[in-house]
Amino acid sequence: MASSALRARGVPVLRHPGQGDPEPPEILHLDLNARGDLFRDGFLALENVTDADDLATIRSLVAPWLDGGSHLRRGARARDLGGGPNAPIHEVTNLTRLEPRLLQTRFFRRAVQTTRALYGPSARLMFDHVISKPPRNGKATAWHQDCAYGHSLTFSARRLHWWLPLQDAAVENGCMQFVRGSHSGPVLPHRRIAPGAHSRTVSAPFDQSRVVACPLPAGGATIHLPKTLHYTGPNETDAERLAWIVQVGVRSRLPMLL
Ligand SMILES: O=C(O)CCC(=O)C(=O)O
Repeated sequence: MASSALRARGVPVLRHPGQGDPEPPEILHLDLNARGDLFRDGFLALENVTDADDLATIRSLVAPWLDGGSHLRRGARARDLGGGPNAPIHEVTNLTRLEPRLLQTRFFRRAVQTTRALYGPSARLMFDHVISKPPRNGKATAWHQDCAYGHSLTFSARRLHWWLPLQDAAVENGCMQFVRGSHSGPVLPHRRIAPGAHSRTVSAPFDQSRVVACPLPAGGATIHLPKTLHYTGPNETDAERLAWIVQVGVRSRLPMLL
């Protein structure tokens, strides 16, 4: 979907010049409008963050680790986020520790440098994970705020969460959806989606009229803030939906105020 069509749907979007650029810069220039959108809405859609070659490289580096994970090590973990055997959402955490070549990809370098341009030179990788939704997986990633997952997240307010789909992302295969402005409210109560499950879901009501879906062509990404309420729907297509998520920020000793 073109930027103009996204804007018409109310998605704040920034289009990077992309492959036509003779020397694409490491930093995506988030101009004042884009920064305004990000901090007003709590998220931003970016087009042309990276190119097809880089996506293919990322896919080839990620794919070998998505087979169940008995060989994972160095803090990388495989788990299911779906909460039940018949509704899989496969996740592998901290993949960059196993596959450091991911740190050299164009997307990763841009995510880090762009976050540094916004939050200062000490911004660094905090966490990364890969999430696979198999064809017709039948399960959404529940509405949640990332902050609800851990104390450490509330101690790094200067943090951007980059969500890179490794193919086109649409509502039908589970693109990101956000609640506009939810980052400026409190961290809402959450509960586990099922007894013993890792995944959490918000348990307080929220304003459904503020939900914005962000379909993106491959090469685009979204960024959101740690308190922004978000969700991805079930994958209703015949192809896998794969995303690599990279959280970059500055650790602080003060709890999040905003
Ligand atoms: O990719 C997904 O399905 C969900 C991603 C997400 O919610 C997150 O990274 O916080």
